[in-house]
Amino acid sequence: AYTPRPEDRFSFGLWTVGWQARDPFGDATRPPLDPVETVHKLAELGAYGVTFHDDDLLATESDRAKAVERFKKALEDTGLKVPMATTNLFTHPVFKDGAFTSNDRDIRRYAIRKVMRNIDLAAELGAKTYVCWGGREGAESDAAKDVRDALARYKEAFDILAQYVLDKGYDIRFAIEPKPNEPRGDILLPTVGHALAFINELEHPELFGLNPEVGHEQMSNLNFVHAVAQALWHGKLFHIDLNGQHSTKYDQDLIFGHGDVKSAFFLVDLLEHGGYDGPRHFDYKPMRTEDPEDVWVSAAACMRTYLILKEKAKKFRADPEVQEALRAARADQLAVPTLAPGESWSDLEKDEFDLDAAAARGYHYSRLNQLAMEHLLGVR
Ligand code: 3MF
Ligand code: MG
Ligand code: MG
Ligand code: MG
Repeated sequence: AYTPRPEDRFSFGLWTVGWQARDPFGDATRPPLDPVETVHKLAELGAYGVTFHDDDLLATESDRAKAVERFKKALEDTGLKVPMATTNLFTHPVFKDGAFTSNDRDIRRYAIRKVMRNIDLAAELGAKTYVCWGGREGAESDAAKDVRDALARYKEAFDILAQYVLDKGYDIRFAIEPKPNEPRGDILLPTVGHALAFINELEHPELFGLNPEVGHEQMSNLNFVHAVAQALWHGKLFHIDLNGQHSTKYDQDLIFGHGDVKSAFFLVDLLEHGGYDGPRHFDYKPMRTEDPEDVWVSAAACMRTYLILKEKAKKFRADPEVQEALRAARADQLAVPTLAPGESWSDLEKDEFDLDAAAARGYHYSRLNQLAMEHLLGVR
């Protein structure tokens, strides 16, 4: 029942299972992984898609043309799709002060060229979403950059890229991935809310949405389920990065569900019942302790956990006691407009309202929340 199938639309970044586990304090603990092997392994495990940064394709073959050919053949052999692609604008030292918002104009121009080149490949491979995570767009000192100028350059880069996609006739939309910090001390567009506001300033806002990541919002001590719900409400949930995080420490990138499991439960409930039909994309890191075999155990765990939570969310919604508790909490009333059809503000003045009685009414959320806990804990 928890066996992933392509219809489940699970996808993984090449950089996730391929992470060699270098960290600020230690060397790699695993050898590089051939993207061709990754494609075959993911297909065997039941995934639907694979995603990549331009540079990920070069993990074991430095000739780009050869690397692309080998990757394409693996996709053909397995039927795995490429729903999304992205650019590495953070590893090379040239990006140490950012890419689109580097103070150095030559570097900004190079960064946009690097993205354009990989968008061509993304379009060729059929990707519909192009993710932009600006991990180096930021600063450690408030004296380093005028944030208003940096945002103007950020907008300029996205306007150029939107025009590029339109001129080339590509069927591609961009998804901005917010993150508050790491690797920069402070990163621009730190949260879903900041990115949503920024999109409104672009020349082609319709081509831009979000790729929120579980751990990134949780690093800001924000509620990820609320962030995703708001992105959905704006019609801007273009893609999603699923993983696990324990609160506000460094970006942990744990297996999906292996951080805040209760938030993961409500997230799956929202994705499954909230109208999101894009890929369920995992952006996690196999722990540094793991060997090359363990890597595939961890990838399988991401998908299995999602499917377990999906079943639990379904049972939660179908449970008559839950439905009763939701009614008792008046949750259904929230979907009813505050004014009736044809009413205006003046009708509010006519209401008869018993202030004390309304203030005294409880919402009975303890019971509802406990029911959710019991579904999650597997006793119902
Ligand atoms: C870093 C990330 C990134 C992005 C990736 C896709 C390396 O915290 O989450 O992973 O997801 O660059 O654009
Ligand atoms: Mg992360
Ligand atoms: Mg991340
Ligand atoms: Mg991510």
